[in-house]
Amino acid sequence: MTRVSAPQWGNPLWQSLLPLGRDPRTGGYRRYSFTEADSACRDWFFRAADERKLPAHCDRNGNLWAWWGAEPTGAIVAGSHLDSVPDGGAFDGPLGVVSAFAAIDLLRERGVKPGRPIAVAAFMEEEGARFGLACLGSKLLTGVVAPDVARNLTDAAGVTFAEAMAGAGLDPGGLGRDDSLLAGISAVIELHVEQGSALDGMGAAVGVAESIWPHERRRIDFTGRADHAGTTKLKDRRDPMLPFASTVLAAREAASECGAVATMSKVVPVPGGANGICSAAHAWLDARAPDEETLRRLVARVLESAQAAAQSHGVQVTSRRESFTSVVEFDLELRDRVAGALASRGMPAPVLPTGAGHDAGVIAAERPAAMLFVRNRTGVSHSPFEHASPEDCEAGVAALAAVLTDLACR
Ligand code: HGY
Ligand code: MN
Ligand code: MN
Repeated sequence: MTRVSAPQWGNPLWQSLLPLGRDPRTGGYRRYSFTEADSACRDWFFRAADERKLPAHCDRNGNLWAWWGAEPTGAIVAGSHLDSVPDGGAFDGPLGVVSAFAAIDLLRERGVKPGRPIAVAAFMEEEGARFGLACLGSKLLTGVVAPDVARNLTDAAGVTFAEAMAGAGLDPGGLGRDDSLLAGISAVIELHVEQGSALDGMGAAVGVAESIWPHERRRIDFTGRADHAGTTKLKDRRDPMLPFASTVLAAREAASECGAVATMSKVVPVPGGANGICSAAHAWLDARAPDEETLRRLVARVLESAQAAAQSHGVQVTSRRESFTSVVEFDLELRDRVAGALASRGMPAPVLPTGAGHDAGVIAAERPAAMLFVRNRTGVSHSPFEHASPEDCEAGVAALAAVLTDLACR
């Protein structure tokens, strides 16, 4: 799969963001909350706002906002996130933020005078890559996650969220639901690169989100006994990697039988020496299903398999839920209005579900929210091979500008 030859979108704002947090060896990104790469992205956001004379601020939960028009009353919010998964692609998140600024540029070029404020948002820790809890910024904004739960989250090095946030010059003491900010929002429209190739199959550059599958992220700890790799008889071993391995396969089998998806791609063997049996294996399950009952069944099956496998190897197993996002059915009226605004401007966009979580999905519980997907011809995401063509990126901006015009000018 080619990456380097893929033509890049020429938008200057996109080009100025591309190098930030990019690993030159892989072309993937490592934009983790409150790290150097993250503060470079935050500076980029404020510069983009400043260049457009959009007053900008960081809210109490670390989310960034730039405002076109008076402070929030009936605002239409566009945007997404700037953080990434380890070695993630360039588009997942940033395409939505750049497209929001670019759509405002387009509206201004056309002399459009919105009747209500339009805001660009960049939500903090959407991927949960550093602190393990997905969509943390929007979940704090809406009160889904309690401030103390967030403050006490830790990263792989044991740094707490509060320490990291303070280290980035922000005050973790102010975390919490932001009623006044929410009250000022009339609708949220998140543009996002498609994480799949359905649009390519339909020959469409832009799509409209119908729903988001529910999603659970769970930590599973297998505890055995460290010992010598060469002298310990097989029958005497209590090797935590064995039940871990069978749980990975069991998760895949359960997912396939449930019509769902399950992934176990993060594991930390302890101590992880090549010539020693581990004392423990810390693993993570990412499970998603078309509905919450199926998801519950899937997770239960995986945990049963983990328990049985652990028992057969004399290993202990414990687990705890780290992150849960309910099923999201986007606001029908807004969804149809978005699809109608596109169709009436000659940009018909198919409506499609997704298995990927998004901040718009979290905010949908509080305010009307919709999503636009931009075609990703590789269909790949959470990988440096994720890609949207320059033409499709432009089509996304045109679609977002049409929707903002429809929503903010009526
Ligand atoms: O993991 C997800 O579904 C999203 O990309 N954060
Ligand atoms: Mn993602
Ligand atoms: Mn994303």
